[in-house]
Amino acid sequence: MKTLKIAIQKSGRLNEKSVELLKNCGLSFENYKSSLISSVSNFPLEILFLRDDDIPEYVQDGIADIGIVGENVIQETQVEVAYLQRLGFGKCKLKLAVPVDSSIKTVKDLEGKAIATSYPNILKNFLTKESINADIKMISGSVEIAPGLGLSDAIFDIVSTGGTLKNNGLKPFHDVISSEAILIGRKGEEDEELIQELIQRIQSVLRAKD
Ligand code: PRT
Ligand code: ZN
Repeated sequence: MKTLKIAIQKSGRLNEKSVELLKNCGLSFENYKSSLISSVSNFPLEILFLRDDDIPEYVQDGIADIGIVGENVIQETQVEVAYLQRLGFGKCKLKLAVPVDSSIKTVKDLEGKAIATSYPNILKNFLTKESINADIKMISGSVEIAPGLGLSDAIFDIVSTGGTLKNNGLKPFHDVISSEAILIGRKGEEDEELIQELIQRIQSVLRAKD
C-alpha cells in the first residue's frame, strides 16, 4: 500500500472531531468545505469526505482503506469491518422512547405496536432477540415527531442529552446500544504498516487527552 485512504464525515457531528484528531496526529492537509478529497502533505494519506452512511461500505469495498464512523451506522449497515480503535467522541445511545402519557412501560408492551426509526436493522435484531412482533416504520429524519403525528406508538432513535425527546413530549424507557466514533478498516488488513503507524499516532493523541 503506497497511499492510505481514510474516509471521514464531510459535515455533521463527527466531522470537526475527526479533522481535529487527524491534525493532532501531526498530519498537514487543507480542509476546504467544498473539497471531497484532500491530500496530506507529510504522510502518504488521502482523506475522502463522505456522508457518514456510506463510510462502512466504502471501507468494506476497498474504496477507502480505513474510516471514522459512528458504531450505530456500522451496525445498521451490517457490513463486515474490523474495529481498529474506539475514538471516544460522538458518544450517544440508541433508545426506545414513548410519549410521556403512554401506557407502554416495558419492551414487552411493544407487542403489536408501531415503532418509528431510522435504524430498522438494529431495531429488527433487537425485537427478534426479545421475541416481540412490532411494526417498524422507517423514516429518515425527525423521528421524534412520529408519535405526535399518529404515525407510531413509540420511537427508536439516537439520544445524547435527551433534550430533543423532552421537547417533543417523549421519555426514554429502554437503552438498546451505546455508540461512539470508531476507526474501522478491512478485515485482514489490520497489520498493514501505514495503518499501524496511524493507529500508533491516534493512540498517543488519545493517551495525551486522558
Ligand atoms: O450528512 P450525514 O449523513 O453525514 O450525517 P447525519 O445527519 O446522518 O449524521 P449526524 O451528523 O447528525 O450524526 C453523525 C453521528 O453522530 C451519528 O451517526 C452518531 O454516531 C453521532 N451522534 C452523537 C449523534 C448524536 N450524538 C445526536 N444527538 N447523532 C445524532 N444525534 C441527534 C439525535 O437523534 C437528536 O435528534 O441529535 C438530536 C439531539 O440529541 P439530544 O439527545 O442531545 O437532544
Ligand atoms: Zn447520515
